[in-house]
Amino acid sequence: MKNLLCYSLLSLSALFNHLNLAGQTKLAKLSPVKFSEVQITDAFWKPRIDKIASVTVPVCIQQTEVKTGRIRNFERVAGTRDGKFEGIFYDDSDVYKALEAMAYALKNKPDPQLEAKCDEWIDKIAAAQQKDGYINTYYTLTGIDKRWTDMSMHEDYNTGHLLEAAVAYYNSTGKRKLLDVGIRMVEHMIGLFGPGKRHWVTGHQELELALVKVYQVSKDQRFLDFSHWLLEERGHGYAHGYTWSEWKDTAYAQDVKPVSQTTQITGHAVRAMYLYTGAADVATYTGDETYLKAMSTVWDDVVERNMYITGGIGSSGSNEGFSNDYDLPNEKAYCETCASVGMVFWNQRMNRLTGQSKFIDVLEKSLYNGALDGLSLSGDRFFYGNPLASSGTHSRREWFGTACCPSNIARLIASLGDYIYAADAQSIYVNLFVGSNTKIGLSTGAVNIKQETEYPWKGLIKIQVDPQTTGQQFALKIRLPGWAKGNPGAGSLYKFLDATPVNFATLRVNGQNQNLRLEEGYLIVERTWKPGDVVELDLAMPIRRVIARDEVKENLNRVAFQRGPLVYCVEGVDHKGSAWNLIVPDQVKFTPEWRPELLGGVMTLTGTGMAIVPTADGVGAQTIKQKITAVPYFSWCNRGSNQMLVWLPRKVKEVKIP
Ligand code: FUB
Ligand code: ZN
Repeated sequence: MKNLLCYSLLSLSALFNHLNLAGQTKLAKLSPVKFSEVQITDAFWKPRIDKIASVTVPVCIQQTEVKTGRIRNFERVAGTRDGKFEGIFYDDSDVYKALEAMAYALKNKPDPQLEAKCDEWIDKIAAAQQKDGYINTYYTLTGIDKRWTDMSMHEDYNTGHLLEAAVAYYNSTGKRKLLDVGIRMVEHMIGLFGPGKRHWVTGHQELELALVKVYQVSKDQRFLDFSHWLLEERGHGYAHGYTWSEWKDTAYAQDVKPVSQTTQITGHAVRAMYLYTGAADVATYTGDETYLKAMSTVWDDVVERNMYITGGIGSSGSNEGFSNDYDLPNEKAYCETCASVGMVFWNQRMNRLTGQSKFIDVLEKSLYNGALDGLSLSGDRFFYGNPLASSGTHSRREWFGTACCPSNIARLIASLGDYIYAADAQSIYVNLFVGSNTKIGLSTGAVNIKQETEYPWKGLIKIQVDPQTTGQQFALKIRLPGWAKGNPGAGSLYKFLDATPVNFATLRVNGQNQNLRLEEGYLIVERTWKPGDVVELDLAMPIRRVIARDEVKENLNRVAFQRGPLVYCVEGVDHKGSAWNLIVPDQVKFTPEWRPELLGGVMTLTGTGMAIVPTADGVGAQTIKQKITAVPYFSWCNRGSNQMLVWLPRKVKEVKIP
């Protein structure tokens, strides 16, 4: 009976989701349009999404079940295989994250073989669940009596990824076996932890945001309440049993202050991102304004003092996270791929809460630069850290011992459709410029949207609006990107050196120029729509020189290049093997050049700068004129390891040759 009720609740919610009416939110200004409602046709993203399905997902499967023991651990718990636990205590999460990516890939393009593989894994996972609902191969194989004794050991983190995979697979296929496994594990946890029971301060946040996803599909209040409780546990000194020394530093796991009093970003970057995403999600449904205020304050701390121009965060490798304000080294930048993926999650939630476009500006920056850099153009090599300079020692890798990043970037790209559109009852928001079709339900009726663009290479965006019933009056709100208006980074950490063109944006409706009306960073087009109405936004895309605040010591007298949302870099492979010897004086003019044969097709930036090279006798050094070619940052290191620089010297004396 209980299951029957669950089933009907779930199918009801699926209907609501389709109509974009999901969730009784208390604080959110808008709702994202789900990726399953968006068909991506885009020349930049569609091949990447296809490559996730054809290359990256098979790599994740191969690594997860053949080359490493991640699946074998589940088989051992189920008793179908002998042997000891293989790997690291959080390896179960990689199985779940790969499953999540597989679920999105299936929704993008049905594939019976892939679905069969998912079902095979899900059967193995379900067989490894204990009678009391507990599921964790590490503790079950190494000593179940030790479970729940050490808050740093990722039992809850693994559970979070289990739930995210379960919701994704349920949404893609309607099958709920994995969701039932996940819910039983959460019920086991709720039996142990909560008001009047044991405290729990996770060492790696993730479960909070995942519980909200389960709440969204089930509408079961217990999951939202438990997520809220987990957040409220932080900052009171309840953490204990942390084995690893980093975790003894409460800042590392964001346990210094209660979430609602957070003002500064500290500690581990991925943990911070997942925490803030969960906090924003909980605020969405509980209406807790103290969370919103705290998240807004800490967001300022990130973008004003702690974010790379690539949207990457977490500069320090020793704690995989933050150090001091403005400490943004380039070659040593950690900038984990997962942290940029987390920036995409968190900024989407902040946009949802506030309706402000600045969050999408940052989301876009992290997506096209810091996150996308984590995946090779071939789809089968990965970066864990994403530095902004290399003396040639960095290389993309097939896999990692700690393999959080590959499946994270896979699940993000496979679900890109989640980030393109949003809506409130009377408005449609166009957040990202990605060729796509969708149907959005407003209070006035359903509306078909068709977006065409060659973004990020060109700034023209064409949106066809087809209301499905006559006389619909609503607003189309199109994000006017920060980079177009003259801000490369959303705060004051970075600024353009050159002037923003006066005509930085032109808006036309059915060919007629419109006055620009801006609200919360969105261009507003409000009218009674007719089928076939076409809105065009034409964004000027000049090459921009970016400088950082003087407090960022490594970037003093250096310049970076940005065009549209893309940050550029120079690579040795385009400059006879060297990049660190290049100089770009301010007066050097750069021009864009479309190179279809290079790096899968990229817009390069070329200009004549200078280089320091050895004299003919090899004894001294001389400064010569040098053609400089910059390529998009996300595409670097796809032609082998070599020197790379994002921030280039503006003067000869700034050159540092490794
Ligand atoms: O601890 C699990 C994952 O491993 C983290 O999210 C990553 O930063 C890496 O430390
Ligand atoms: Zn990672």
